[in-house]
Amino acid sequence: MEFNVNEHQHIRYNPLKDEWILVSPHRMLRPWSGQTESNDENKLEGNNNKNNPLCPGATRGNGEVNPMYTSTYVFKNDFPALLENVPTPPSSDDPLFKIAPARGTCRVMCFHPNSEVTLPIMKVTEIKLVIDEWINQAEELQSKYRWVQIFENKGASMGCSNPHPHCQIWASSFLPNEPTIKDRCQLQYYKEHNRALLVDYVEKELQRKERIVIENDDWIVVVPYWAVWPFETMLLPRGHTPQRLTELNESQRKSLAIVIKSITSKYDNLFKCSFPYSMGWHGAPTGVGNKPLDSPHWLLHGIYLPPLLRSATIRKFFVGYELLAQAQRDLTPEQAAARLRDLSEKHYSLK
Ligand code: H2U
Repeated sequence: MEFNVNEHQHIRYNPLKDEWILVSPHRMLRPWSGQTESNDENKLEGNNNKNNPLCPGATRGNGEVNPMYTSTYVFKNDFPALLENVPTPPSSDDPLFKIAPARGTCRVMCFHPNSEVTLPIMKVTEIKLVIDEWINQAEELQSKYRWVQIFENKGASMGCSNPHPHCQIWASSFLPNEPTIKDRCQLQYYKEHNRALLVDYVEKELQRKERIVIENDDWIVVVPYWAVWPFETMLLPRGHTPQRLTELNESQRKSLAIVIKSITSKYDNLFKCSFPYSMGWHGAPTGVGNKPLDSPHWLLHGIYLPPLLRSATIRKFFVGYELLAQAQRDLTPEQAAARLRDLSEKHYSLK
């Protein structure tokens, strides 16, 4: 029997994180009698009222009243995981009981005053304002902190606690695990090839075309070769190659707004629901100070990690084998890319 990538199990390597993924496409045929997500969770429903603490004019957890904002709005998280001023823990030289200081700040950024207007429903000009604010926030925080994580949890199934369209920004004095691993892997590749791993990856994906979902002069959106989540995608800049969000040129910023509208519309169109996901940005750590470190081994990238697998109600779980052995997926990244590519870029709810 000859090997068929869409039929036969295999393991794939993720060079960004030095890890392997088990791909078992034959498993797509298995019946499902486990948990389904409530479809209500993924409906296009906002929560426009004064009791929603993210809405304009609403009172937040700390008693502050939001202004009647008309565009994006950023505020300090009232329940932050990271605080700026905390006592320093005692040092320990025991390799089994290491401890280190952790300082930081957490912010919430509302995308739009209207709770019902998610990113795919927003106008491109409104999405551009979100991108500009991401860049402002990164600019300000990266001069003070080692890592600025911008991320969006969308949908209750991804732990989002509020239906109002928003993201979070956590800045920390330490470099978290994910960027630490990516930094190490990209640096190693750069030392061996004298080229950035992801710059080479973009070039190769453009030649192969098997996993590209969206392509324009400034960006490609691909289901990465090593994707773990069923419809995971990566947004990668092309042409000009920024190491971080703050280095995007104006053309890339503008076309990013179009790309975000397109990919989030495709996601919603896939199962005709408000598609849940976690998304975020990874770029070179800045170091602390006015001038960010030059890190030619890095290429900025956006990541969408959506849990849905078969329908608006059946999701992938990251459990047993994944938690104890390694990540596993059923649908191949090429099959996922073809499904997304074939979908309209126009949101199903917009006439
Ligand atoms: P999530 O939906 O991703 O959980 O983000 C909402 C954030 O908003 C969450 O981190 C914050 C929560 O702490 N929040 C406030 O800061 N003030 C409030 O009054 C409500 C929610």
